[in-house]
Amino acid sequence: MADSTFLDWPFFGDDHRRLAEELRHWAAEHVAPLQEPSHDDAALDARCRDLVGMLGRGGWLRYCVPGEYGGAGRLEVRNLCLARETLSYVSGLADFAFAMQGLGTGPISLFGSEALKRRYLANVATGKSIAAFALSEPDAGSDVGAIATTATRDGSDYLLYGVKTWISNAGLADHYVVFARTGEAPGTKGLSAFVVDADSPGLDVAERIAVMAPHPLGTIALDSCRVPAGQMLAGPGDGFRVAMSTLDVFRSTVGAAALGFARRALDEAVARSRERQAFGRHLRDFQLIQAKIADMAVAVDAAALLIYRAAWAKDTSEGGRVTREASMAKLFATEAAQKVVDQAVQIFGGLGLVHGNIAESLYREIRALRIYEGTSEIQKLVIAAEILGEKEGSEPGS
Ligand code: COS
Repeated sequence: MADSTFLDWPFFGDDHRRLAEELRHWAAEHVAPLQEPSHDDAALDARCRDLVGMLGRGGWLRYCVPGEYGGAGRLEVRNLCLARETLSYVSGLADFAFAMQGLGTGPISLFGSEALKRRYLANVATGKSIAAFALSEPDAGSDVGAIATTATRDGSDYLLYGVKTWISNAGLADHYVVFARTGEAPGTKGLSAFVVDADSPGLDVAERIAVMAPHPLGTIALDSCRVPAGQMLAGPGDGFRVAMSTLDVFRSTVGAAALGFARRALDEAVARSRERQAFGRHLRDFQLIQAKIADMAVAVDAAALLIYRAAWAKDTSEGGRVTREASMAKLFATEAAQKVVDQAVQIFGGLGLVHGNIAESLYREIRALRIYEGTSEIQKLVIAAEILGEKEGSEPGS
C-alpha cells in the first residue's frame, strides 16, 4: 500500500485527508479489478465512458468543477492533485478520465459566462458529458503563438476553420474548448477561446492516434464550424491568457499523476526486492538495490513536496498566478517519475519487459507526461523567465 504519511504535511486539512483515503478505498474496489484496455478504439472508448460514468456516480468528478455548478466546493488544486495521484496509482486510464473532465472544463470554470457555466459544468461533474481541451495543432504544440486555426466573426456567430491534434477524448467528448486566431494582434495576443459542442456542423474527428499507453486521442477538423459568439470564454484576444491560466492549475496535477505512477513503481519494486532471491539472498539485501530504493524514495518525496507546495500556493493565492511553482512541480515530478519507473523495471529484470507486467505498464504510462501540457523543455523556459523576470533591475547581492 502506498505511503500516505505525506497527508500529515501542513499543506492539507481534514477534508483533503478524507478525500484521499476515501478515493483510495473506492479505486481499490472499483478500478483495480479492471483489465487494462487494448488499442482497439471501440473498446478503449467504451472503457473510458465506463470510467467517466463510474467516477461520476462515485461523486469524484465533483472535484473538477466549482460548488455553485455541481462541484464539491471550491475548485481546489490540492483536491485535483490528490485525486490524480490516487487514481494513477491504480490506473493510468482512470486518471486520464478524471483529469480530462477537469482540463476540459477548467477554462469554463475560470472564464466562462454564467450561462456557459450553468450549461456545461454540472453535466461534467456527474459524468453525463465528457470534456476536451483543444489547444495543439500540427504546427503549434509548444509554440501556442503559432496557432493557425481561425475564428472569423459572421453576424452573431464565429466561423472556425482549422485542425487541432493530440486532442484527448477526440471522438468521445461532448464539447471541446477550442483556441483559435481571432486576429486582434499577431502571435499570442490574437487568440480567443470557444466552447464548441461536439455535434456542431463542421466539426469532425479526422483521425484517431494510437499511442504507447492506450488513451483516446485524435485530431479534429473544423471546417466552417459555426459557433455562437456567446460561446467565447473571456473576451476576443484573451485566448492565450485563458490557456495559460488553465495550465497554471493543471500542470501541477500532471506532476501528481506522475507521482502516483512513481509511488506504485516504488511499492512494486520494494515488494519484488523482498520476494526475489539471487545468489542465495533476497534482492533487498544487496546494497546496489538498497541504493536504488533510497534514490526512488527521495525522488518520490521531493516530487510530492513540489507538487503540494504548488497546489497549496494556488489554493491560497486568491486567484494569483503560480506559474513558477506549477512548472517546477510538473518538470521535477515527471522527470523523477520516469527515473523511478525505469529503476523499477531494472529491479524486475526481464519480467519488467513483459507486456502486462506492472513495471512495463508504468514504463509506457509515464512517458507522455514529460511531453503533454508543456514539455520539460518548455517548463525550464517558463521557470527561467519567471526567475529572471523577478530579478530584473536588481543588482547581485542587493
Ligand atoms: N497566466 C496568465 N497569464 C499569463 C501566463 C499565465 N500562466 N503566462 C503568460 N501569461 C501572459 C503574460 O502575462 C503576457 O501578457 P502581457 O504581454 O500582457 O504581459 C502574455 O501572456 C504572454 O506571455 P509570455 O510573453 O510569457 O508568452 P510567451 O509567448 O513567451 O510564452 C511559452 C511562451 C512557451 C511559455 C508558452 O507558449 C507555453 O507555455 N507553451 C507551451 C504550451 C503547452 O503547454 N502546450 C501543450 C499543449 S496543451 S495539452
